[in-house]
Amino acid sequence: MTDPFAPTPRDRFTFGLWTVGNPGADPFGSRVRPSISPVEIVQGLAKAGAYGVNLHDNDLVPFDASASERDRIVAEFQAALKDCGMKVPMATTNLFSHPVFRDGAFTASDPKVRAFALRKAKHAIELGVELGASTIVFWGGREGVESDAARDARDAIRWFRECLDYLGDWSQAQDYQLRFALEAKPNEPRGDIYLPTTGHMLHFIETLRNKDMCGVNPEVAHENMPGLSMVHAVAQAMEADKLFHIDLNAQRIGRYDQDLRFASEDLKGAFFLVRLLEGTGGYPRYEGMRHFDAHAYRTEDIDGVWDFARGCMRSYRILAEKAAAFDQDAEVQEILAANHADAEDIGALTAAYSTESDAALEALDLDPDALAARGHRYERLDQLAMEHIMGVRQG
Ligand code: GCO
Ligand code: MN
Ligand code: MN
Repeated sequence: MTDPFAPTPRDRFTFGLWTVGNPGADPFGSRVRPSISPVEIVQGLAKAGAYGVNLHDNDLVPFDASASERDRIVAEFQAALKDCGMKVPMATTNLFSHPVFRDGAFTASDPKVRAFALRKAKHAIELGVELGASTIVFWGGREGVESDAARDARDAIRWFRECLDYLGDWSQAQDYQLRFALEAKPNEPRGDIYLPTTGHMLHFIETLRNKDMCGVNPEVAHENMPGLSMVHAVAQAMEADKLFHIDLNAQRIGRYDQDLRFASEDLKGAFFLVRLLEGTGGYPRYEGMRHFDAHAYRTEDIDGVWDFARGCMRSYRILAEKAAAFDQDAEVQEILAANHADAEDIGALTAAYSTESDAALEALDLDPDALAARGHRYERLDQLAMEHIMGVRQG
């Protein structure tokens, strides 16, 4: 029997080298799995039906590799990509592992550390371009503080901006056709990270010199850690044409960054997120990569890692099918239509001010008590969503 949910490259699923390659170390214990080499990861992901693989510079090329080692590693990796028909749509820079970044990278107080970070980011972008990447992610894991005695947050934000402006100008001078995707996270590994949510990032982008080439890379876990809505963060980014990339995983509110298998927690949140990305409820579909930034439980061996990777993709596809069924459901459509009905075209009236619309607004016969008396049937609507998710509602 063929599996209707088997992923194919057409689904544009990608994983980071660091995700399936995660050896299961945590702050309380060492690694539990052997490393899977980048070449093996490419082969394994291709077999599982992924479209591509993304990487930090140091996932592929060790921090202290010589120039000739670098070139050998990159050539071997490129050969594996070619053999497997796999792409590298996104690349990023590890600006957090080396102790040099203990006080930040672009926002470190020491200007020499900022210079080192900027130069490392340039080299990581060059690597990404060599591998064919068109999106560069910036995740400022160390860009924060434990104590605000360390520096004025306004300086940090300015230095962050200066580095991104520099990199944008430099990459345009090289004629690279790149888009930068900024990823927010509220905390971990720093006590407080600057620009902690996608909303903060969206505003920050408007202050950048190369703002057209900059967008966001929202992550489920990072919005859910402080209890925010990933669906709303992504919708705001889409509405601003700024959803350049996405990090899919799962997370329980208030915990450390769990990076769990996609949709394995908050199934309803995952359902509405997939519905948004697939566009079944309205607006165009998100055409970018569906990137999984997650890793297998520490309990798993290598077989479990591939179970994890297949699970992420399967759950996405299953939810995409359920989202389409929900939006085609006649009862769903009826409840939505009743709530959105606008027989007198009042939406046009409130959309923009003019002397005429204002006069018409004032003349409207609006009875707040009659309007307030109405129930919206969202209990039924949500139960329909739940029944689609739970698999008991067909069509
Ligand atoms: C995390 C982040 C990272 C970034 C990655 C790419 O919380 O560890 O989500 O996984 O996404 O470094 O920039
Ligand atoms: Mn991430
Ligand atoms: Mn994360």
